[in-house]
Amino acid sequence: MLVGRRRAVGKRLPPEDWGEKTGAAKDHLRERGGPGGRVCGRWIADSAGGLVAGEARRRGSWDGCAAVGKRIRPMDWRRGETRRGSLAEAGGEVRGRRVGGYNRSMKPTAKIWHNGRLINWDDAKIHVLSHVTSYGSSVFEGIRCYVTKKGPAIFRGREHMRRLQDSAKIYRMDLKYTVDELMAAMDELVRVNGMESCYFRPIVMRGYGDVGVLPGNNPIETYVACWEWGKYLGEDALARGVDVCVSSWTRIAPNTLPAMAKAGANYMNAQLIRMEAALNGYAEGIALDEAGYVSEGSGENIFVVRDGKIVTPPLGASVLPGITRDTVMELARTLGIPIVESLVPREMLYIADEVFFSGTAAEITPVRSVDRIEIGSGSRGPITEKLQKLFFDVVEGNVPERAGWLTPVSGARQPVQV
Ligand code: PPE
Repeated sequence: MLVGRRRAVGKRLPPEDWGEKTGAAKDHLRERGGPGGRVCGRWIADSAGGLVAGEARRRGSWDGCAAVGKRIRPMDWRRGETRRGSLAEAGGEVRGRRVGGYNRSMKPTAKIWHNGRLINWDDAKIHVLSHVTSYGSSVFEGIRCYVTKKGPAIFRGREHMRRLQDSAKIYRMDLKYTVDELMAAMDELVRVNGMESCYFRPIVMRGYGDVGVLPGNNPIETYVACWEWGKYLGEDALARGVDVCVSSWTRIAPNTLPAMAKAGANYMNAQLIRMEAALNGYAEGIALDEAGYVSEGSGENIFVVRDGKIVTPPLGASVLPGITRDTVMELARTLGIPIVESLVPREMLYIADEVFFSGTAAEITPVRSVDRIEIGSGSRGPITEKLQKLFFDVVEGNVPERAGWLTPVSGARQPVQV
């Protein structure tokens, strides 16, 4: 901790004032920076990872500087490890030990689907010189299967597989499988792997053959894997919301990489956003588009609520056409909540009553602060809660009118009837 503290405040604060008993330091900081004071501002920016998430919030955004005088504890994702600014410590491995609220533990299943047949998990390997490894030539999907009263059911699988076909088409990749065949692959995987709920990862890639950017003799390989995946942005994210930042990285611009394709290469940009956010102690980063308007999170679409109306950035703001985004728009209409697609200036985030993310992995996750500015009451807002509740009712099969969004898995393990 000391390393971080000294780095953050050292220029203005003699180290001897900055011991474990921080009273002196606290006064010192208070003197120098009221709300908006540079010391505080700098501290918060530099040491966000060291602040207890709620600390700055409870004290009001900039007044969060009062919190720095307290003994600053590392956030949960670091599980008490000291901070040296390494990515591994921000959410991966600390000296070989797994840490992090971000769900990283993937439990292998028995089988993975490859080009129409099932192979063992451990055999799903590719050659290091496959086209995809050098050039990022893959398109993929993320799809969830939920537990419902009628057994496991895949949520909007057809729409996801259609987007996979769209992504492949944009990149001139000849995906040989129809939506029905890909749906059958998921069905089969749930059964053979004995899953109740799971996350599917279909991947279409250019494989091993020629070397060179221009794909030549490189076969198109199609895989579908599945595993159990818990909460994307941490366990209490869905109820309490997450603290996020606006990224210094811009989202891929039109005419660079097409945002409507869910391509592996796009996630190099997403990684920069996500890594920067994690290192600074945020659960996620929001990227602005090339023009400076809000685009989306590294792995989620974003929604802003103000005065009872919902706004989400349009596809022209370099966003992925999220299936959950579409679900949210449909559900909002069902609930009679006005919703529009419109450009969102960055500052709209700060003055919103509510902000939330949507995505297959993130589901509907409230955002409670952006750049340490508290959003609304600083917890899940009422519209977010309503949509979340309806969303979970829908995916769990409790809303008959939306049953069409769920494809029950044939012959899967049925829940015990009581
Ligand atoms: N934007 C991006 C950039 C994105 O990656 C996703 C999904 C979305 C929006 C939401 O799309 P949809 O899932 O169709 O509602 N991100 C997937 C992968 C995340 C990952 O870390 O891997 C996901 O949520 O499955």
